[in-house]
Amino acid sequence: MPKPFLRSVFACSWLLAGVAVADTPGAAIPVDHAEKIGEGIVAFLPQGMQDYPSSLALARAPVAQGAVPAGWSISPRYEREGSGTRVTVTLPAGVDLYGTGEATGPLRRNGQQITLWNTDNFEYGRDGGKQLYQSHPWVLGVRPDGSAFGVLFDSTWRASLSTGKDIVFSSTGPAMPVIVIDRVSPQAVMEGLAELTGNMPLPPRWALGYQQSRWSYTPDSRVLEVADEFRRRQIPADVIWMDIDYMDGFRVFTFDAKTFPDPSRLNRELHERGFHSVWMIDPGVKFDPGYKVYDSGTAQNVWVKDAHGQDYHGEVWPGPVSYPDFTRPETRQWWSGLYRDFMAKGVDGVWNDMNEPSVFKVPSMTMPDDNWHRGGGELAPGPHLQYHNVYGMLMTRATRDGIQAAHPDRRPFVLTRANFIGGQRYAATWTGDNTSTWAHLKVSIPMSINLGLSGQPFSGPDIGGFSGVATPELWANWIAVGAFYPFSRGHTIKAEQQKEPWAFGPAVEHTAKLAIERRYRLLPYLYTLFRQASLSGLPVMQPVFFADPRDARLRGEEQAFLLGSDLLVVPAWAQQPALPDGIWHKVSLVDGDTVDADQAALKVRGGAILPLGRVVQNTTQESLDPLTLLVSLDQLGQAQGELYEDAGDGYGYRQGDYRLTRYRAQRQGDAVKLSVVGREGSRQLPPREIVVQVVTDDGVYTAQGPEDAVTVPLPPGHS
Ligand code: NBV
Repeated sequence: MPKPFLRSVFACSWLLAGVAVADTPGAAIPVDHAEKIGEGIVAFLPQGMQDYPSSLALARAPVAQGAVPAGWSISPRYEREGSGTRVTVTLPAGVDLYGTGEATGPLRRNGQQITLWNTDNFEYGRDGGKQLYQSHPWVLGVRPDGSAFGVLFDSTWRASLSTGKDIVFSSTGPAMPVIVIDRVSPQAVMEGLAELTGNMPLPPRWALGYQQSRWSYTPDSRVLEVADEFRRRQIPADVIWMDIDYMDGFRVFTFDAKTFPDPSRLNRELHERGFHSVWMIDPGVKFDPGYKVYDSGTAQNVWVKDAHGQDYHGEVWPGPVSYPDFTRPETRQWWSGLYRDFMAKGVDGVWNDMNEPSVFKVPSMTMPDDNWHRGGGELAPGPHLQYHNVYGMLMTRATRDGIQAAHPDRRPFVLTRANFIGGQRYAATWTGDNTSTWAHLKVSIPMSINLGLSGQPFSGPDIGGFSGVATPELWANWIAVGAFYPFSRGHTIKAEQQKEPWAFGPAVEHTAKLAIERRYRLLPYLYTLFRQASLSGLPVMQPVFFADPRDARLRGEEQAFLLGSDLLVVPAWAQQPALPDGIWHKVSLVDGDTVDADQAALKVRGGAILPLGRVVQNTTQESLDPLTLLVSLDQLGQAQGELYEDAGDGYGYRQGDYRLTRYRAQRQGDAVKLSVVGREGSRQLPPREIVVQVVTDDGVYTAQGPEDAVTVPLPPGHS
């Protein structure tokens, strides 16, 4: 029986030393007690908090595991600040900071200040881009010796987070629990964060393909034209996105009778072409008596209230709307239920936009702080100030549940704009309304890395930039890198410019085709990484310093990045990137990729084996016959790698219907011998041939044979 988090008998006296108890503003609030809640994880509770309160950030209630480890060094100091709380964490010398969620600015977060208040921030223009669509009250610190710690401020209230000499978290809410993870490496801290906040569930494999969006492809015939264009030009793609214009007057869960008269047929035709479809659903429900969704919501009293207890109305796309109060379990259940008929039309995934929540025509761009959420279940009633930052997260939780209930045998795919720490449990994310500028191409890399370092492995920006005009050169460079974001989707605002891969002329189309083909060759590796992330919480897109957390040179590198631990992506435009020491072999994945000036350089770590597939036009065609294993030997002439395979959708893998194969390559004289050193799972696969490619400084040596025994001869005397 897990022990609940109870007031500890051993109140942590060293933490209380010298702390004055008072309740005047500016006065210190003592730590009530601190307890170990995991390996290298300690939770601190402020005065007056006996038990760990229910938490939206955490996946489950923490379990007390005894005393704070001896020599524990990172701890919070609480004090009152106005009607809120200020928490300070003093930093050891020489620490580099990361995380802090979705933020513009550098990868290294030292000396930054952001506001945690989910904001519809078109072009990242508001407040200098220092408050965006999501909130992650979390900072990762990496010490000079490569050991690391992370601090989670478990509060949903509006807050500011500054990372100067100290970490200072200033919250408008009451004193909150603070959890500190202190472990041997940043990777181990990220695993700790996932132990606390949960994992991204394994997505369907199609969600790893390239995706094409626009605000909006309309009418339905245009959607099919775009799909056909991909196939005609043989540019791989998996998903087409339906933005708001498919709806009838922006009423959610409806379809425009003229432009999208038969969504089931459209989805069927997309499926026939090997495409999946994702459709937008916003939270604002048109205030429109007679409209089914509005009427059923009103009948069930689901709406957020104003300070006087009346239904609150804001204005968004459809005009006046009501907003579901997702803090109420009954509302979430009602919302989930709306997806039954919607998904029955062959919809594959759902895109939740505008869920900060965004409100037009008011300076705050959201609802009033004193709007009222009624809560229920584990959630206490409270003002919008308390629940604003989790509005989007609670919405996607209900969305995900609805999709799952509609299709119990499929893995849901939800994309959300707003979210909160822990939100990886429900949805993938994109980084909102960026611009078609080099600055936003460049900042997209540290943004996605820091989202990964905040627990969200599945993210990416609008490739090519949402607003503004992309030059051919910019779009080419963006797709060349964008093919390697965990979430890889081109999107654009409603304007004249087309931003599909072929819209910029043949040269850019060629670059795009090569870049996307590279992604498709890498799918077996990428899917294996997603599976690892779904188990361990390690990000898919990683900072270069993960290759060697002790190497101070790498700590600020934010142009290049790693996919998993084995593949380094260096954009063509990167200026003097700091790259890790050791063997990193440059590789070609498709003909012509290394001579195309805009392509990123791809380098495989010495000691790694990368599983690759053939170029296919969509992930459902993926065939690993032959499977290619790209071998990059270390100094000892060895390499290892693994490949995860399953049905690509559904939950059979939880009953063992998967295959995890571990490979080892070993130099033996003038040859490299590849062998299977481990197998897991009961999935039956036909015997297959593999192609083994050994990448060396002077070329690639190849041999083919049955999976469990291939020997690649090297030229005699090859070093
Ligand atoms: O639904 C329209 C857009 C969408 O294309 C974009 O990706 C979202 O971030 N949506 C915002 C609303 C309008 C933005 C100006």
